Amino acid sequence: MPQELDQLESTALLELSAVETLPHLEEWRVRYLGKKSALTSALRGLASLPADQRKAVGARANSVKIRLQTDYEAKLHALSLSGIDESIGGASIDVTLPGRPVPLGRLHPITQVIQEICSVFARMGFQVIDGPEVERDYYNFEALNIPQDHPARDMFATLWLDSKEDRAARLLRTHTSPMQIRIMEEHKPPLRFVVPGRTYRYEATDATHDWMFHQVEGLAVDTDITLRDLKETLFEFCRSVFGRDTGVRFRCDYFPFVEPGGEVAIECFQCKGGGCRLCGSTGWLEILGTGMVHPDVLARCGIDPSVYSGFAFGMGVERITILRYGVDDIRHFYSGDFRFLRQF
Ligand code: FA5
Repeated sequence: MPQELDQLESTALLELSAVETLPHLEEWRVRYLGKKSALTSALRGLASLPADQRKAVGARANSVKIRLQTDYEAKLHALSLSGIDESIGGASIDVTLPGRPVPLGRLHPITQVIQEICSVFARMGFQVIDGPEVERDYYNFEALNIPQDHPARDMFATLWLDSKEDRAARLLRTHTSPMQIRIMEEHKPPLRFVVPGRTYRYEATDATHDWMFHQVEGLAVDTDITLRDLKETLFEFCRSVFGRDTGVRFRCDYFPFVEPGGEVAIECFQCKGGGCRLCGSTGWLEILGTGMVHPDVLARCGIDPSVYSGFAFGMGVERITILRYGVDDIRHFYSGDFRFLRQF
């Protein structure tokens, strides 16, 4: 019996060394370690052996089983690994190859500047909200002291969605100022809000004008708000965004919904006041319109103008971005040219 077990072991190991695939290995396992294998029968037949042989044969049969089992597992591991190698094409991996860069997205320069503007005003206590791009005639014009026959409507070349004769006509907002009305209708003073958003005008485009651009509206209403608060707030804003050394010009301007009204311009970065195509040879680029909220506008929104006063402003984000980064044409922003956009 021990000789038979020796013979079985050497045959099994010889055959195992010739096995090259997992299906063949499985056949080998069934043949030598399976329930019907000679080794399993030998182990089962131990009980019928004479007592003096049982111990020695049992020990030998067990050692054969352990050896076959161990070699089988080693082979299984080796064949499984080589299977993985084959499935990845048998090619060796060059661990020195640099990884492929993963392209990262970034925020559009206009979005970055809107965030910067809002954070400057947030530091001064303003809340940030947004409002609808499709507006009613009432909010865009009427409530802002611009009735149907008012010549100031010509300042805002409007994209109408309904007939403009209709008093409830919808339009694409020409400025963010309608949000002044919506805020004052919904909230009671004291108020401090900024409203970033898209605006639309049916205008020919040039280096500083586009038909779609962004504005940030600002509104502060409280008791005792004066023109001095307005100027200090806007000068502080200009210092934060453009630095202390950039020239800022404050002049009177007319908007029907403020009294008095003004505009702020920044020294042209390109010609430093000498005059160029970008600033229309004036040396300045206008960035915002502003003024003290008109008493009639306050009253229309249910705010008593004998108690409260306020200031408002509306700034052009593309103009500010042009000045901030020295961009020579507003139309670059929406050209979709990655060579331009990747610089920000
Ligand atoms: C207005 O839109 C007023 N609503 C601003 C205002 C608000 C005045 C509150 C008083 C109180 P204006 O049309 O000037 O004003 O536009 C404001 C700013 O938007 C301009 O200073 C400019 O920076 C920007 N802007 C105007 N038109 C264009 C355009 N076509 N393309 C790019 N930016 C523009």
